[in-house]
Amino acid sequence: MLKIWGRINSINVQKVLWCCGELKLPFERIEAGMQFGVNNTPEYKAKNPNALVPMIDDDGFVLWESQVIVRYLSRKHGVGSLCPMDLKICADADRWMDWNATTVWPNLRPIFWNLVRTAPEKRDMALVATSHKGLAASMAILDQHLAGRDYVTGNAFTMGDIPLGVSIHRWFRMDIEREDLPNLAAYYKRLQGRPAYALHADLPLN
Ligand SMILES: N[C@@H](CCC(=O)N[C@@H](CS)C(=O)NCC(=O)O)C(=O)O
Repeated sequence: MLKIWGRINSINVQKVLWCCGELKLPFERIEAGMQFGVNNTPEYKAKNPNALVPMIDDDGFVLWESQVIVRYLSRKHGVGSLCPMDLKICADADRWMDWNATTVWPNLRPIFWNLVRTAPEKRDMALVATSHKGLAASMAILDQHLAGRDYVTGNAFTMGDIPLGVSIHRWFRMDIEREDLPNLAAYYKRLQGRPAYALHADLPLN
């Protein structure tokens, strides 16, 4: 059976768990990361020298990097659904996945770490402010893109929604200012209506 290492409150682990939920794939999850340790053991680092979660073992095939895992599982089990058959729609899904990693995440990460995982007296609020500007600009772009679309590539849910779906959960749940972005709010609600998102991604931030 597919094995997944990672704690459930990791945004990157949530991408993989949610993907499995959408694909109705059975898996065994092994607690790893932060208070659970495991990821810093020599055995784990022999498989993933980055000592990070998530990591999977699919019948002896070991893979790390959350978005690559989502693509692999989608190509293996979800061609025509999570992984669109149409080359251009598939590239569109890839585009939004990469945009999340290269544009959204670099601003989301410092806000999350400071506001959620750092004691108030140790927070770098100047960094939070600059990151917030960048993140708000990205959320406005996504809001505009979602006008007239149910999901990022059109009217069907694809792997392209997975990284953004976990990111916007943090955008809506963190204690930050948010301008009114109606298309994004409707998208978040739509994702919350998906049982696999509710189970694996729509969780408390801590
Ligand atoms: N680019 C990697 C990043 C993985 C990553 O940063 N994982 C974090 C959790 S979100 C981690 O393992 N942190 C150390 C820990 O939990 O102990 C991916 O997308 O999988």
